Amino acid sequence: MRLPLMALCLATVLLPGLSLAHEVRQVHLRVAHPFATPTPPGAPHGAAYLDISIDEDGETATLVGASTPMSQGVELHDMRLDEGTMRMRKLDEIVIEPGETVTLRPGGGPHLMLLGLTSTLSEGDTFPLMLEFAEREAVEVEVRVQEANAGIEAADGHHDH
Ligand SMILES: [Cu+2]
Repeated sequence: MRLPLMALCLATVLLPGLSLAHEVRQVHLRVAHPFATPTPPGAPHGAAYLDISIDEDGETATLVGASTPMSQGVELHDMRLDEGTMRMRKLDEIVIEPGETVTLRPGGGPHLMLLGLTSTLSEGDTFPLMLEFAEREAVEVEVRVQEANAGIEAADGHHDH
């Protein structure tokens, strides 16, 4: 009689977590084309890019942070032209409204800054990146290291293959 009871307790403890993890993939959120640009050996920082979409019938998502084993920290950044100079500033969050796609790309605008790289980002490498949202469970994506131009083209061509 003791064993089945224990199994039952375990099940009730584990199930809520399992169902939550399941929901993440069912919520109307899509992360596409995650990539990072290669860094020279010894470079302190790197950057990662991706698309985040929310379906029309989904709910607003707020990206509040990210993490990866490749760097000590990840910050949400924005890069803008300010009186002729490109300047980066830290963002507290990136909001994605229903029906909207937020596109992070090299060359300007929002991006994910990998601060304190633990290893060089070499072309062809892949690494995990955890995206943290205010309203939902974190989403893990696999980031591919590609040249900035190859990244955009590969990202765009991804659907055709
Ligand atoms: Cu930055």
